[in-house]
Amino acid sequence: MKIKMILPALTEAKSPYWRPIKYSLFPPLGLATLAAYCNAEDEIELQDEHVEVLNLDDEPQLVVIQVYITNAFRAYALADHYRNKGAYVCLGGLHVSSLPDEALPYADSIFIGPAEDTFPQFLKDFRKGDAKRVYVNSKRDIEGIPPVRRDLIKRHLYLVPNSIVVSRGCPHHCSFCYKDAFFEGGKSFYTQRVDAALAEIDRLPGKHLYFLDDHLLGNYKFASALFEGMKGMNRVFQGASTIDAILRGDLIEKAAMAGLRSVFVGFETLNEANLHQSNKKQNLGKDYQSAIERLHSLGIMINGSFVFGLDDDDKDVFSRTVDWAVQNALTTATFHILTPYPGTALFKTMEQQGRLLHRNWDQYDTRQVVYKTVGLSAEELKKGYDWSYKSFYSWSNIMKASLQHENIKHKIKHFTYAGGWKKFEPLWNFIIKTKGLNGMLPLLEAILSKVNNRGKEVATPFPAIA
Ligand code: B12
Ligand code: SF4
Repeated sequence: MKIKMILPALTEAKSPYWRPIKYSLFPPLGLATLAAYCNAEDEIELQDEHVEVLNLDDEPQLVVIQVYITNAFRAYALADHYRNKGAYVCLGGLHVSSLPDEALPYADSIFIGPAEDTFPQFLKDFRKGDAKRVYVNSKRDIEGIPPVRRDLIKRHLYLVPNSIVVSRGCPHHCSFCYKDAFFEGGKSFYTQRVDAALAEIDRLPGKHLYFLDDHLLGNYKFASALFEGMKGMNRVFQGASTIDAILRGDLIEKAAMAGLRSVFVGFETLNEANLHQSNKKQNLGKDYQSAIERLHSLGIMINGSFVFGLDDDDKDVFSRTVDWAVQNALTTATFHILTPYPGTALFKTMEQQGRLLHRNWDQYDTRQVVYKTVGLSAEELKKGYDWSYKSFYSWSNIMKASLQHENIKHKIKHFTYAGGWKKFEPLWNFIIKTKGLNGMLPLLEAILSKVNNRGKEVATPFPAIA
């Protein structure tokens, strides 16, 4: 059977003002995961519109489209295109799971939740001519999943072809997060088997890995065994964790020993009332400074994530946050305007309070104000958000933040990394245009060097999803 899998471009990725490099980082792992359930004889084409022009003149029998919130309208248009040509169209992913009724008219079958059980079931039904309209995930288990079809990924088009996920979901329940909606009605945090995860890592060429798990340190037993197993593998990697997991026990040391070189941390807000509003219990009363010092002492760089626009924010929140991030030597920072994703607790509250301004999903990209604000006007919020990026990534602040480190190598690495990531846009664009991104990987691995106050081998992270 001829199968076409498509990751449509997120709207912002097509904007002339946006950063192509951000959308050339990671390959479409979700679709490559699903492709593993197809038969060996199936002829599969996997296309990612962020990095290539879609071939829409083909005649596949089955079309599988991944829908995020800001590619939803594009996904529906592509679905129409292929259904008009007589193909059978499946829609799934985060946005479809949040708003199945919206997606259903555009698809022959839709999938709610993770699809490791439903997609293979659908394939069986489809081959028998008995496919259902709606498939709802019920089994939360990735222990026996087949290896991701990485052969379908065009590695040369990505800066980080070695992205990997070894778990699903997260143990926490922040009110603005997609997670509870996507995993509704069952387990919302589960992992692969450690040996399977290690085997997957072993299959990846090169040295550098990027774990896209929501919370790599979320299950102590699993993560500890994973890091133990990775120790001799000569890898350097990046991943995400919460503050409390960094402060708890010795997991972060184990991660560093295994090769963790940079970590994405959701600080979100420096304000306690805002943490309550977000149900971010794992951050409440936590000593951010201690976590930061611990990471820096291990030579691990930090990509801090912050949300602006929570109800307790005032006009000073932007400068307070940027100053704090600079003083604490965060290497990179990701700022977001609070965005109520459909299906989240935040969305429900805002809807009840009549605070949603519109449902134009293209604008739900965390860069625009889509709700009625409380502490700040919408204009102040947008301006403050734009200013924060500019200010954090100004040469003077990059320099200032770099100088906070004790170790000279760490200072240099910080400066080069933060500068390289945000300041050389034309160079990145040129490399993308000339299809040379993957050629940067050896360079990226070569940049890695020892920068550790505790004497272990540590290297520079690269890049952040900022
Ligand atoms: C990689 C990534 C990106 C990439 C996306 C491109 C890509 N190559 O996938 C980039 C860097 C571009 C990106 C951008 C952003 N992202 Co992002 N990203 C991720 C990340 C870290 C990993 C995705 C992944 O590979 N998951 C692993 C695979 C196995 O899971 P999956 O993709 O969900 O696929 C499974 C199911 O969904 C299902 N499935 C998916 N599609 C289909 C289709 C069919 C037909 C079927 C049957 C099944 C199916 O099957 C798969 C197996 O179960 C997730 C976090 C996470 N852990 O998922 C955040 C995440 C998706 N991102 C998020 C956010 C907030 C953003 C940004 C807004 C951030 C920002 N301000 O810049 C932007 C824009 C996103 C948007 N507008 O919707 C949020 C939620 C977004 C939302 N509700 O839509 C997430 C969940 C992170 C979080 N914890 O909050 N992101
Ligand atoms: S810790 Fe992160 S992934 Fe987990 S629920 Fe909160 S925002 Fe979502």
